[in-house]
Amino acid sequence: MKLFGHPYSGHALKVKFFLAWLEIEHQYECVDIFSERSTRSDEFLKASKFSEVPTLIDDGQCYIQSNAILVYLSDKFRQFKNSNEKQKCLEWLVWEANKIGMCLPQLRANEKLSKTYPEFRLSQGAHDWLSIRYKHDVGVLDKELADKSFILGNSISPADFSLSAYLMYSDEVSIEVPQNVERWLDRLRKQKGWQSPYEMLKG
Ligand SMILES: N[C@@H](CCC(=O)N[C@@H](CS)C(=O)NCC(=O)O)C(=O)O
Repeated sequence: MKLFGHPYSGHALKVKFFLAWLEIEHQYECVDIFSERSTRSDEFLKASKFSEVPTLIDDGQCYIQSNAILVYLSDKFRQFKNSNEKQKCLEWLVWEANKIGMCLPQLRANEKLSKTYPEFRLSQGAHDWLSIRYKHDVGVLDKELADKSFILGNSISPADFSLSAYLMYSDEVSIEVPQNVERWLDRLRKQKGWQSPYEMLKG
């Protein structure tokens, strides 16, 4: 199994942390996501339909889209207790892609990357809108986590790896992380395989 990722990529962090937690041995290659797409390695370009990380190669098949990769790995390594748990997990994975994953990465890129890469700079209007969205989305998570250790209850699920990924970089962006979410992130940082994102995803 081989994973392509990059230290800045919360999308890649979801998969890397999940593999570490599952204790699955794998090869890892860091792709320069700021390079011209056509200059990336042939192996990566062939495997990655949209030339994005994360991309996973396993048994000669190529897998893309972080949340879809989490589902593939969960099925392969039997992480869903039953179909109801899988369904609940899918609901959160879709929510992540459309909610927290559609405001926090953009706010972070604006603060962390836009000096070097102006294409990540947000207009004031876009920034304000995404900030309002973040506050709402993180509020939803905080409410959910008020009376449980993990998003589906008392045990960790693939959805936790997805929902937490960009929040693990929250010190790089001027946002507030509410209490229940912060406690949940600490719980995740205590899981096996955890290292800081930059350590986990370094080349
Ligand atoms: N929806 C995708 C998003 C993947 C994505 O946007 N990857 C970024 C890094 S976070 C990337 O590879 N960017 C490089 C590029 O687009 O050339 C997922 O969930 O995996």
